[in-house]
Amino acid sequence: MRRGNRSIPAQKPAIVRQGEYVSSEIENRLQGRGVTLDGFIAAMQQFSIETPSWGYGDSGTRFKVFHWPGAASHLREKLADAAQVQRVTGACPGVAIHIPWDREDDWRAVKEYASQIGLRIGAVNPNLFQDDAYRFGSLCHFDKAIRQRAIEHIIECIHIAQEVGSGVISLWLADGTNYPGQDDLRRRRRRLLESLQTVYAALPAGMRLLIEYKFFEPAFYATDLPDWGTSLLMAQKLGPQADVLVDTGHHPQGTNIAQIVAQLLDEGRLGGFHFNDRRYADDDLIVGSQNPFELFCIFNEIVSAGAEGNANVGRIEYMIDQSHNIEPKIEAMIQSVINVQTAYAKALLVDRTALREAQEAGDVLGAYRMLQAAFETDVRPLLSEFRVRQGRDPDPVAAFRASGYVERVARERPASAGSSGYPGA
Ligand code: RM4
Ligand code: MN
Ligand code: MN
Repeated sequence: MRRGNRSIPAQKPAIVRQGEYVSSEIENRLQGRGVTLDGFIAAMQQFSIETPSWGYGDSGTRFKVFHWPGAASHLREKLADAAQVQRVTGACPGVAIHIPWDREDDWRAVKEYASQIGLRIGAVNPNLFQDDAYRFGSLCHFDKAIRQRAIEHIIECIHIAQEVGSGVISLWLADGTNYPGQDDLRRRRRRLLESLQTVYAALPAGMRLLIEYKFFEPAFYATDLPDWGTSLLMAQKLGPQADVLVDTGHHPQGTNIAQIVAQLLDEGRLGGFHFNDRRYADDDLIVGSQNPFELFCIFNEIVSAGAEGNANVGRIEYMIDQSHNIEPKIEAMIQSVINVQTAYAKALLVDRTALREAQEAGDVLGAYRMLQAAFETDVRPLLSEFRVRQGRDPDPVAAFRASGYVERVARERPASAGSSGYPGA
């Protein structure tokens, strides 16, 4: 990736500033698309993405959870691991937490610890799927007492968010039914809305409620929040503090997620993302590992809306939601950040003016080729330049490997056996 002088034509001076990794050829190519190197780097610097505490602990499939030597087993360790991701990427100061998996007694002390290691607590995720009471649902349950219990749990999460200085509650429901006739679908819907209205009324000013959807699992007949349309309807009925959260692993095969993103941006209701990748179901694999073009198309919609001054773009909460089964957890997180930055960088390279011209001239292939040209650009030298200018290693995974952190925590943290199911189960 390092610049080889041989590839730089001597007669072409660098158009912008020339660094160690960026050849004048790349700079010329950037400029041809209306982007300066400094503008590109400034945009990359503003982009940050939250990592999930649960991605640092042992997790796996319902068949087996393999223990990873040194894997974090409580919140402080998860935060220490997240600080490593932040150290090598500089793009991940926020960490999402899941309650009760991360429950602590002294939240002020957690906030203090996080800030000492260069982090802040991000989205607070209530857990409405691991209590015996929730067999038939939580916010949609036919028993008012169970619904009340679920509401109180979310309100507890709101209080935690206030104490740790977070402005986001990220809500995913496992509620649904397995058999036709098991419960009345319209009644469930009304219970959901009523419960959410109670939760919404408890939100302090400025705190956001992000409503995540998923089409199936653990329910197999009807999930109560199955799709973006249902989440959007709920958000619209609740008010401006509620928005939709898109988890990239939560759609049926073949769904055009970029189009969902476009619709939500145009409605001004895109709350944020849970990034991960999938091939078959909710696989929670490394972001962009299976379908990098889909990820690029999502960012293309965001960059395109941003270029038109869409106000929603500045309010998007970018988050990773992954569960690592066989791969090293911290490295998987770092690689996910790299892959997201790569997709974003490529979307920044689309020549928006020329694309619009091609679209409005009915030039189908020309317009497609504009996207293809950006997607096929090797942005690794640009990202290396960006990292080096921030005083970081151009290869965050290599930097992390060289740090010896994995070996150290494997020695220091007590070994625990593998198990089955999700953490906390
Ligand atoms: C769900 C969903 C939620 C996450 C849980 C662990 O499938 O993606 O966001 O909190 O998994
Ligand atoms: Mn999710
Ligand atoms: Mn999921």
